[in-house]
Amino acid sequence: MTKAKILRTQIAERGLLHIMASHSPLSAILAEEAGFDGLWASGFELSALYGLPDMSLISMTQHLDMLRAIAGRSSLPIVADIDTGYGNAINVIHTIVEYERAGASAVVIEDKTFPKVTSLAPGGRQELLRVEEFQGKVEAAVAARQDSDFLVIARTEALIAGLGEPEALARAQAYVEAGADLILIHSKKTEPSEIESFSRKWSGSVPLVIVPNAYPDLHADRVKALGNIAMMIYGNYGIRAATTAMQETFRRIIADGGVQNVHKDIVAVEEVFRLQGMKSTKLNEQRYLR
Ligand code: SPV
Ligand code: MG
Repeated sequence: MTKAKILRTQIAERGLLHIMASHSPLSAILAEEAGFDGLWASGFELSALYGLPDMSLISMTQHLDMLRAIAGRSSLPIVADIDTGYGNAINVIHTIVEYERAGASAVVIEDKTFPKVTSLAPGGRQELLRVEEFQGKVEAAVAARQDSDFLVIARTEALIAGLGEPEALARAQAYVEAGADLILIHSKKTEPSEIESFSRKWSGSVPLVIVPNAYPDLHADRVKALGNIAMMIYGNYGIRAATTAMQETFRRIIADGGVQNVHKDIVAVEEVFRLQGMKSTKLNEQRYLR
């Protein structure tokens, strides 16, 4: 069974999947050990890892290289954030082939213009494509996949762009008609009312995906009660957690004049050895190095 098939089956059977953002193989290993159902190859996280804003500055090649590395070290299905698909419908065809080959089980493609501006930035320039043009991109994505279980998730930024709920619902419906397997509805409101309202009004034939970055108080039980949300993507929690840990540790080392205090509060190097797979490498050394 392919990972895409597993993901599809889990969506059908389990109701709500928890997908953790991942910007590196190490973060993917940690997410898998913690018990997440899948990984989000986040554009925001990878941009931040490079110290860049999430504004179409990271190339497809950079994102694919990281996705391949993640796929090599995790057994979880990967939902790839392909932003706007790197161009028009023709670019999307190439993008889908490359992401499927690199090990993704699903893509999320959003209806913004290229280059995009990250969704949660205050006052960000949020321009959306014409509905027909984005439908063409979704149709191209669906036609380009090799594995029919590979999921094409269409993301509307209508709420982010301030176009209102009727526009968001109409766009979501149009994208389902173009063949989208799921709809990602994003909101930058600091409480979940906009998302809950959208979910209640959604009568489309496919389930929804949400990214509760701006409205963190939405508990999974409340999401399940809505009944039509299949995935919660924790879209920037990996890089924020890593940033908190590094900021705190680095500042303490400078303040303390050394590592004599912090070393007790961070994992021992043996834990990193474990995550790196040193044990099996040691066994291979004994076996093969003569
Ligand atoms: C990402 O993680 O790259 C996302 C989610 O697309 S957000 O940054 O909230 O738009
Ligand atoms: Mg993104």
